[in-house]
Amino acid sequence: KKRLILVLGDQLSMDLSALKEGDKEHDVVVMAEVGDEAAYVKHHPKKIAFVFAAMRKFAKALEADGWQVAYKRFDEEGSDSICGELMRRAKEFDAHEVIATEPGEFRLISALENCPVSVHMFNDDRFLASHTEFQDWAEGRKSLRMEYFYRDMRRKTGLLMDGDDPVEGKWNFDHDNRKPAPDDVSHDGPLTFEPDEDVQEVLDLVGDSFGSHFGDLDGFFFATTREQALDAMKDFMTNALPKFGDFQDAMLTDQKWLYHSILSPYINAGLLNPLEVCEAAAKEYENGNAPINAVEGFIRQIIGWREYVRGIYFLQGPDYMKSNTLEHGRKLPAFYWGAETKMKCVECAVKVTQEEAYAHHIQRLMITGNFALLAGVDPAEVHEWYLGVYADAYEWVEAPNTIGMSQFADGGLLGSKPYVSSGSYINRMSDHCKSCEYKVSKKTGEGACPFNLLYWHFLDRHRERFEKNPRMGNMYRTWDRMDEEHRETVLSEADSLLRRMDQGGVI
Ligand code: FAD
Ligand code: DLZ
Repeated sequence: KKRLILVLGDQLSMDLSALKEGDKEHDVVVMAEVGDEAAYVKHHPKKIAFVFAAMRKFAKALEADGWQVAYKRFDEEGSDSICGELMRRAKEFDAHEVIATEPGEFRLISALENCPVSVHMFNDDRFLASHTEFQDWAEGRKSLRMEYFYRDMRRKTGLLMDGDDPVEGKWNFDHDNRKPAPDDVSHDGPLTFEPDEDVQEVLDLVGDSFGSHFGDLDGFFFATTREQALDAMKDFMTNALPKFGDFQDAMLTDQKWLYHSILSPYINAGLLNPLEVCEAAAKEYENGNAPINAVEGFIRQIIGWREYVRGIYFLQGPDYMKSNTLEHGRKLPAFYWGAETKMKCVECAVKVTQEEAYAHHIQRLMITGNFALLAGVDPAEVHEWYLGVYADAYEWVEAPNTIGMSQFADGGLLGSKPYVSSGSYINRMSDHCKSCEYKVSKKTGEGACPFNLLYWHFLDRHRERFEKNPRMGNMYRTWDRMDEEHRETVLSEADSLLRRMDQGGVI
């Protein structure tokens, strides 16, 4: 009897568990470009183009490998949902069972569980830690510190290990990875790929169908096959990894990429396996081509943070996305969608997002995330924005980073204190303040940096929650030492800034 094998747009791996369970002789692989996935949030056009183009090329690779593939293009007749497509194909091929790899989003898991055709879901074994392993690790712990989980993943993979000990005697070299922005950058950014005819066809389709979504389509350069993604990975290892650590937290107005890998879209879509990426990085260290702080830092992001946030997502369940511990309810300001702002750092982070469906971690965390948190934006709105605008965004990885790490909406599951900063952090780590209309050195009055005003506003309005936090006591002591008149001026200027912003004024 024929079975259907579902392959989703972020499951483009030949060794996917559903494919391993399948049988080339009899089973039919189902892939579908559907409205429900492409538009349930307003995905950036470049993200949709990347997913569709990579799906089409993966379908071809499957056929070349001997699989029968039933593929629905977005503009072909069919259903608008994954379940609808499965039902249609089940009828067409007289199939009674679907084999799937568990999707990375509760919404879709539930759609498959409730689909009239029977769907058998297998674990997604492209991750190092299964749900059970993470649950076992988390059970009974008072706090779920990523660092301890990460050490277990180092032991499990043997990456950067010297027997039972970490190489060079330390698990974490983050201390060396906080250098401010360099004067010049010796790396041109990721390897780029000129759209071929097939990619151009997708770009035309996406331009016609999703042109109203936030984000530019021109300048599309993403890898859309595993071979290209492997080339991009090798290029990163040789040209950027050695300096990845040093400038990991830096930001520069005229440098979109610095020494970041831009590999997350490929890893998350399945074109690259996370372990192979880490093994390639470890080899650069072993060969003496990249220093330990770079390689350890890079590997920690993948086997540490990436695995850990997935664990948190599945541990917390679907209600996690509704978390709003700080009871923030402001609407997301229009400048997140490209409207004018005088804040250079925010303008830069949004601009690269609009142009490339990308921004690096510190821009996401300490610029757009920091501003939303300080201003008290509804975390659900922030979550929807991040899920839509980045080419690497899928809920399992985006939500814990946004709801948890960035917005503290889960009450601090991921970090012991909120990631907030005033303008001085941004000034230290970037060159933005030099060309900003605001003055980072000004705390109040005409031209005062909004991050300065809102930082104290945030601490003041959440005093009850945070003043006893041992990592935040210093901040409250600094605030309390300021004279009362100054504190009142800060708070009232912050209030009027927020009011102007809410009324659509340019800030
Ligand atoms: P690099 O800086 O080169 O890092 C190497 C790799 O490490 C990345 O490719 C990625 O696979 C992994 N990584 C690094 N940090 C994280 C992290 N915190 N969580 C998970 N993986 C990590 N990452 C996503 O993949 N998808 C998202 O939707 C996403 N949303 C985010 C939202 C917010 C608010 C924040 C603060 C971070 C988010 N991140 C997300 C994490 C991180 O910003 C991106 O993984 C990174 O910027 C991707 O760019 P890169 O490939 O150049 O990363
Ligand atoms: C992100 C995305 C988009 C834009 N479109 C599709 C699609 O048309 N078909 C599909 O199978 N997958 C798509 N995806 C990826 C899914 O949204 C993703 O599998 C789920 O969000 C679970 O991570």
